[in-house]
Amino acid sequence: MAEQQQPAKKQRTHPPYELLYHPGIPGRGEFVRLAFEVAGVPYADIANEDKDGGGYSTVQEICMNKNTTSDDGTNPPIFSPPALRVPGAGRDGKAVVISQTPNILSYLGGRLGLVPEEGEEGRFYVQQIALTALDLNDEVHDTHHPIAVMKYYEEQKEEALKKAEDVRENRIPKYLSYFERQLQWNREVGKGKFLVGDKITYADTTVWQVLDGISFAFPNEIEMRRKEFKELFQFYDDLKEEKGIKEYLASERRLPYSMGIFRHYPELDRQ
Ligand SMILES: N[C@@H](CCC(=O)N[C@@H](CS)C(=O)NCC(=O)O)C(=O)O
Repeated sequence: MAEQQQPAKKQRTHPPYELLYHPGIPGRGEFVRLAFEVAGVPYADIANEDKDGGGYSTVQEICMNKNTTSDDGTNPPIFSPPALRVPGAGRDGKAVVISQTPNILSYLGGRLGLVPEEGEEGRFYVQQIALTALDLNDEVHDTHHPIAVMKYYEEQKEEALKKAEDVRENRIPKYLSYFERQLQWNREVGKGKFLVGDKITYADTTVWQVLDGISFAFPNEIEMRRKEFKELFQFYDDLKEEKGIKEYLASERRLPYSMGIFRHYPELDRQ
């Protein structure tokens, strides 16, 4: 990857965070990238930045290894990417390696200033919204792989058509309605333009990424839903202009969608 300019550093010093994820796709790594980018905190995207130097082998070794431990033996095994490695943050100066997207976001939330500062419940509100957005992420993935993750889309196309129809007609509007109600609630109670409180949190970036992904996967469907969920899509459009996000979206670090979670098969979209 040519361009590896990281966001400007904030005052607080941060450890050299490392994102361990598959190369070349946004995938679930994107939820973690967005958190760093909006916070303006540097991170290394190991598989994409160190392509020739074996970055992806590092990811495979740590995240897809059949051995019982990951990294230098102090961390438990990892089931699958994404994972976050934080050199020096563990016991005896060793690295901490943790996985599961919402778990990583929760670890980073306080450290990157992406959760409300006051009141424990605010952190749980942020996490419940992120978890819900990630549920939608999974349901959308299943529209092209409803039967078997290891089989090709073409081998499950008939079921995919039925699954996509249900997700588009029933599930997407249910989720969008929830996100929009959350925005309305926060405008009243939290007095903010974001999903929780008056500052951007990882709930905002996570919901944004799923909205962006479904807009890519189902452009016809989302064009229609925009009219129904005006406030939510205003939030989506506005967030693209937020400091950190705007620069990131224009950079080469933002990877294009391809054969990952969000895929565009025209036949699965509204006809
Ligand atoms: N719930 C996990 C799901 C992780 C996951 O499905 N990772 C994908 C890449 S996005 C993977 O490589 N999975 C391998 C597998 O499930 O066998 C998370 O949110 O991190």
